[in-house]
Amino acid sequence: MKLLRIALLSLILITTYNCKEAKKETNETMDEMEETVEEVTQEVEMISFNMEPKSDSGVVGEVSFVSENGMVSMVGTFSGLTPGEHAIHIHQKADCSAADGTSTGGHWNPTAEPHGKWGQEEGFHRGDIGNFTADEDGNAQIEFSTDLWCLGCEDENKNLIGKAVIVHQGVDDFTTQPTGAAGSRVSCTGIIQ
Ligand SMILES: [Cu+2]
Repeated sequence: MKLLRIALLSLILITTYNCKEAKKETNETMDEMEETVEEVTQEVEMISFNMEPKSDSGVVGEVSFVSENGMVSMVGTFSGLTPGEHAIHIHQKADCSAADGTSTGGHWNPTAEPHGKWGQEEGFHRGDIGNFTADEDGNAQIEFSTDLWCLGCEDENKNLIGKAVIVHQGVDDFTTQPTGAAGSRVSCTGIIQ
């Protein structure tokens, strides 16, 4: 799959380049080419970010989002964590400027539902990714995918762009409102296109 993604991304670049070259020619050709570019970019889009440590934690990492066929897949890799479980959420604002990460606001909850476990009947925040486990060395990987997110689409109940990823020191209890009592914010990135 990775190879295919790379191939498609290359195609986008090549097509865009060709469009620039052809700009001096007819507008008709240009329109046709723009349509082609749009079709390809809708199929696969990938953005990735470095996580920055917050609350004097030293927790770093990388998180990437791939949008493909109506699904968004997230892959996160972290190090510098304390061993054991940690919460990870999407928060409201792509602003990691505060030393404790609170500049990102609360959980991203565009549908105004209670905080909880992803997919539960009583409702859940669209940023309620949940918990993951760091090994004895403080390293962790998490994969998550859903059709309730998009990258830059019109639907603000789905659009991740402009939001933030937050990793917490503590565990999400899926019960405490509206935070899950997950403790301090130890790593942060804005999701910016
Ligand atoms: Cu959070």
